[in-house]
Amino acid sequence: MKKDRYSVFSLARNSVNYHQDWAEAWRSPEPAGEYDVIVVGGGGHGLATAYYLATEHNVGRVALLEKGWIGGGNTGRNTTIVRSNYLWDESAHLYEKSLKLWEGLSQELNFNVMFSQRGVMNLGHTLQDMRDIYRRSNANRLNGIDSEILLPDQIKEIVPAMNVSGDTRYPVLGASYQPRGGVARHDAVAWGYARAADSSGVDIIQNCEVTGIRQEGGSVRGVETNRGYIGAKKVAVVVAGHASVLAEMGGFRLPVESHPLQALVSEPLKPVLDTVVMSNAVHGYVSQSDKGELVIGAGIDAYTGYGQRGSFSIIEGNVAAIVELFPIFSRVRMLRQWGGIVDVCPDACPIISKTPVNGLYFNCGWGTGGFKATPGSGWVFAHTVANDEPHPLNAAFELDRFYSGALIDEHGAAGVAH
Ligand code: FAD
Ligand code: PYC
Repeated sequence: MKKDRYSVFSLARNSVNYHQDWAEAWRSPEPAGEYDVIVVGGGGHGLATAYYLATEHNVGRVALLEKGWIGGGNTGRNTTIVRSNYLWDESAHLYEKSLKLWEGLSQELNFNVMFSQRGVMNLGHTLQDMRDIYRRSNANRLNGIDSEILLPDQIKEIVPAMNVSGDTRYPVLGASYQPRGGVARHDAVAWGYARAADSSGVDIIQNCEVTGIRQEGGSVRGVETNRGYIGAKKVAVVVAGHASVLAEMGGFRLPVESHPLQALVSEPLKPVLDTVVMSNAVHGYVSQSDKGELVIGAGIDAYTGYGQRGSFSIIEGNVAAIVELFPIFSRVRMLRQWGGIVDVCPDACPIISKTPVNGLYFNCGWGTGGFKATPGSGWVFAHTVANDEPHPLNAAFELDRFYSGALIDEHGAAGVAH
């Protein structure tokens, strides 16, 4: 019966009966009174954490609580760029683990996440940009990560629509290029992990907002929610832009600031761009979706806040930068704009960590760049929660680095300014 839920026959049947009897892809159970592990936050990271807890660790009953609908946060709002070209060994290894998981993810989840390795290009516009590009590209290659340096005529071959003439305010001097980078379908990532986690026994509970974290003697006991109290031996919090709100419930503070980050898409065009182009210096990046829309973004809005909007000045500068790089897009109309809230750490690196409360774990601070990390983040966080200690891949990303001073500065690799 379960197998038939996703079979060709069920697709054919549902195409003629207007989906009336289409089985839900995951259950919607009422919360039980107690779980072994509660994951808070139903974005890609939380869903991946729940999936790997259920499939790779023997932790007992797992529930995932989401205040809205799964994937409705940054997972469904991001521009889906995936790459692993970070400067320092710690981050390069973590993001590369994630990229390797992306490469097998559709097979692993038996769900097409439309991972498209169309290459990611990071442009340099000044001599200093180019020095940084050479440094990072060399560091990547030393870590076994694919990276090439492109000069303007090589860029032009891959992206004929780009103006590399040198006759611009920010001339294109070169680029780093990661051929294995690319994009994926964000909703599919949430749905794929949700479906697979549900099949592995995870209770996915939507419309369930955590409003308090109950503790006793320094250890977590459970969570208060808008649907009542739910007990738990361990609580794993993965709420992106709301991490400091949940930390306050836990009784401690996090070194994160929450900022809006905007994106916009154009009307659909015929295929014109089959790679991802990013420029940190001019504050613009662009790719073309499978539907033909240009997917465009910039750096964060400088102020802090929880409004998922952002200000017009960012869009204005962003569009100006894109049109300077691609004069061919000057008459393209924009269809829609939105914002998400990203929580940014001082070193532009995530926190994947135990906390001062026993049994309470946080995964946050991914800033503008956590989508690419979704599988790897879930994988190492599940390990951390299950074993009560970090995996070697996330040991450097514990909270204690803000006391020891062992920061990992990845502002240069962040791709968008923040
Ligand atoms: P989310 O998907 O935001 O999930 C967190 C969930 O927690 C939400 O669904 C929220 O409703 C839930 N939640 C919050 N509070 C509670 C509560 N009290 N109780 C229960 N649930 C709660 N990264 C890249 O790598 N590449 C990109 O191209 C890229 N582009 C971006 C573009 C934009 C415009 C934005 C906003 C972000 C972008 N990012 C990108 C960053 C990326 O989107 C995030 O780092 C990543 O999606 C975070 O995933 P998550 O699962 O932690 O967060
Ligand atoms: O981290 O690659 C990235 C990114 C691109 C756009 C937003 N974040």
